[in-house]
Amino acid sequence: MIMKAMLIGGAGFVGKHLAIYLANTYGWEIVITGLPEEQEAITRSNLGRFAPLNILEREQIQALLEQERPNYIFHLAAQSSVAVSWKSPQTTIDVNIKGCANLLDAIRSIDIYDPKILLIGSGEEYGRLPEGICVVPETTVPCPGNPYAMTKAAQTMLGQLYAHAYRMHIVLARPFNHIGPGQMSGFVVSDFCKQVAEIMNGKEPIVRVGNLTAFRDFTDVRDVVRAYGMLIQHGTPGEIYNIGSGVVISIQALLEKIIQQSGLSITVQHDPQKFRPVDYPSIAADITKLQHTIDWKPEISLERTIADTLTDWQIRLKNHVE
Ligand code: A2R
Ligand code: GDD
Repeated sequence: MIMKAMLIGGAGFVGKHLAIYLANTYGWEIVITGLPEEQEAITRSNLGRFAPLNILEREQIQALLEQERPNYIFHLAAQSSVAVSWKSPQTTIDVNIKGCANLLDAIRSIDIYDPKILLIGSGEEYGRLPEGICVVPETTVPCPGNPYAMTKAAQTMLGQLYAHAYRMHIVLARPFNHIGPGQMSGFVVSDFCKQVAEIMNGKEPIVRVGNLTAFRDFTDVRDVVRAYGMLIQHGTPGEIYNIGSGVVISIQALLEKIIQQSGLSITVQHDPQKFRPVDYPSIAADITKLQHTIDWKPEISLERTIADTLTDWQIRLKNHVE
């Protein structure tokens, strides 16, 4: 029997990579759900069958699940940007908390149905760390430092609650920064690569940046989706798993690597609009628990990720697909 995976919010950055990985590795049938306006792009891409779904509409979710009854459900739908969450906390709360509550409750209410579910949280949930700590295991108490992180921490608590109270097979992924081709601008590597690709096209050689002093743990999205595919099958319900590389790099060093790959001489300008009210100095994932559970380690180097992201932006700018 061919297994069916439903990627809720699968028309976004991660969903497209996950669809390719699951279909190629496991041969699963892929159903990608998204907002109606995402239908055309997904249908054209041939990544899977598209089903329109707004996760704020609980009845829509239940009807679709009753019809499709997927074996695996990856919950990717979100307002995924920390920066946007400062500007639109209400939307972030609606989509990330109420949307997840709608999904879990819809699954629970369907008779004789026990799918495996992966909820995607965030390394941002940890937020302010205890003095002297910057590599965090899952036992670290979350102290979210922005609206997005707060919603992801709430989603994790909801997932654990449903896993324990209703014995649902809900596994909780906690990915740190993931990057690569196809990411929207608005995230640091994609933002910088887009600007550098524009400069390569002849634009004024200035890159506008926010806080370069933070240190973050970056992993290629193609490595992250491998972990998702394995975790949904082998993770323990109710348990949280960090996903990351375990090492940090400063945003300054990241920018230098991107500029170096372009081979151009570029001026860096600070843009006050790009700074956040709170931005913690340094955080990396302790992935011991993940590696005890699945056979996984990041395989794609930061240099390759940057090169692929730069190339991707050159293609997107040429084709006017931003
Ligand atoms: O906002 P849009 O039009 O880009 O659509 C996003 C979609 N989405 C929704 N889907 C259904 N009902 C909603 N009410 C709703 N609101 C937003 O979720 C987008 O297509 C998808 C999320 O994809 P991205 O923003 O590209 O996030 P990414 O990087 O794929 O992250 C996947 C997961 C998220 O939970 C992140 O918070 C986490 O990984 O890092
Ligand atoms: N976006 C952006 N743009 N960030 C910048 C810029 C800029 O021009 N300049 C500096 N930064 C800094 C931010 O202040 C932050 O310290 C760091 O770069 C990373 O910012 P983002 O790429 O926006 O990611 P994030 O860390 O806020 O959140 C990402 O990682 C989380 C997991 O750790 C997102 O992918 C989240 O969805 C994800 O959950």
